[in-house]
Amino acid sequence: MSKNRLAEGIQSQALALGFEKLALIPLPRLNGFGSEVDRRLDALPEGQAKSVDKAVFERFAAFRRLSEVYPWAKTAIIAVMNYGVYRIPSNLIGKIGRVFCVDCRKDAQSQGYKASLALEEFMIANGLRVETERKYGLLPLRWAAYRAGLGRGRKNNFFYTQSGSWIHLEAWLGDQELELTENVELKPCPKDCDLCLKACPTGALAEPYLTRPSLCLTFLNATRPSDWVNHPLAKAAGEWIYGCDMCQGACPFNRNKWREDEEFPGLAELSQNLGLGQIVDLDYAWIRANLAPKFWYAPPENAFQWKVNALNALKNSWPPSEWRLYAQRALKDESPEVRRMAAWVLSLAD
Ligand code: B12
Ligand code: SF4
Ligand code: SF4
Repeated sequence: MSKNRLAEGIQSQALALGFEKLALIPLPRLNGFGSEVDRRLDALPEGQAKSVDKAVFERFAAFRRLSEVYPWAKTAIIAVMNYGVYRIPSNLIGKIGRVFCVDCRKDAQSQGYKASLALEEFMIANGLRVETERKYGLLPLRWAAYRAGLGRGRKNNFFYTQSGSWIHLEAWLGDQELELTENVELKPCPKDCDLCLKACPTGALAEPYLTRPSLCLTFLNATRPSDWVNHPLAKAAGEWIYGCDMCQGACPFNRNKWREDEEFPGLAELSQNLGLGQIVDLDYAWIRANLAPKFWYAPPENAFQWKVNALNALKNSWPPSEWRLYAQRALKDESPEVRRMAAWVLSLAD
């Protein structure tokens, strides 16, 4: 098969499997990511927060030297899946980031995961050696999607297509030099618009096109357990307990882009146990069995993270009369972190 026909075949297979878009771009065209990151880091004031930002970016240092880490790889294959099609139960909205409610990266029941496996099989069957990493990606996905012309990066640092920013990106490296890119005509952000920067409750959008991980709620409430006791951002975390959608929700380019046409497997059932108060009372075995596999940034050993975040959210959003009993019960929780948090929120209510 000619290279052009192979590239077109992969693209049409992706569309048939439900991906919104797919592009293929020679790997050297992704050079330049490292200097984009350095430029962003250089602009940040020195301090503890900057060292956290640096550490997060360094975790993905391999993104800067793809040709060295994968000497056999010639092409990046980038696919876009629009996840803005699922019904999100109302009690999760504003508390759990939408992307995590419908996360297909590890969920074998999800249509996105099945499509990803099927596309990979198709590429292998057509003679391409490919490699991917489904959890965090093995290359800088937004940068690759931008370089391949699949859409536009906006000031909130999100990548947008015609479907807005409610899109999941994934990529493979391939061992043949293939190219099929696009030229997307999406209007840029209006010059004077800063709605997303203003909407970010923690100041994580330090400047347009830069998210500071150290200040981003997703980093603080999902990727690790935070000790909220006297934390300077405890109040700003509001009702969010896992992720945050404020900078996407504020953007006019996302208006009317979420369709709610489909049910995501298991989400409606799970949501019945995820009221903020209910979370504080949850059984740890249930959290480990039901929440850890789906919301996998919080592994079973961090099950207490759910209760600590829920107590913080209750303190921020409900009158004490409505959460006091939950916090009092939590004083006897088996986890010391939860007991400490409960004592703190109760001390604020008195
Ligand atoms: C580490 C990481 C995080 C960290 C750090 C975020 C950060 N500042 O990078 C934390 C935990 C904070 C995080 C949070 C979230 N993340 Co995250 N994260 C990643 C990860 C694994 C690496 C990102 C990275 O390399 N960052 C380094 C910075 C410097 O690069 P970058 O963010 O990609 O930014 C580049 C683009 O903006 C690009 N660019 C795009 N267009 C243009 C245009 C021009 C002109 C230029 C110059 C540059 C440019 O330039 C930047 C630098 O090269 C990627 C997956 C991956 N493999 O890429 C997902 C990813 C970026 N995350 C994603 C998501 C959904 C989230 C959350 C929304 C989850 C949530 N709802 O709670 C939040 C949102 C935060 C935000 N406002 O961005 C999606 C974004 C999808 C999209 N539509 O953009 C990704 C792509 C995962 C995926 N598979 O789809 N994330
Ligand atoms: S996800 Fe939330 S905390 Fe993170 S940058 Fe966006 S608005 Fe700010
Ligand atoms: S809110 Fe305004 S500045 Fe922010 S990404 Fe959307 S259009 Fe751009």
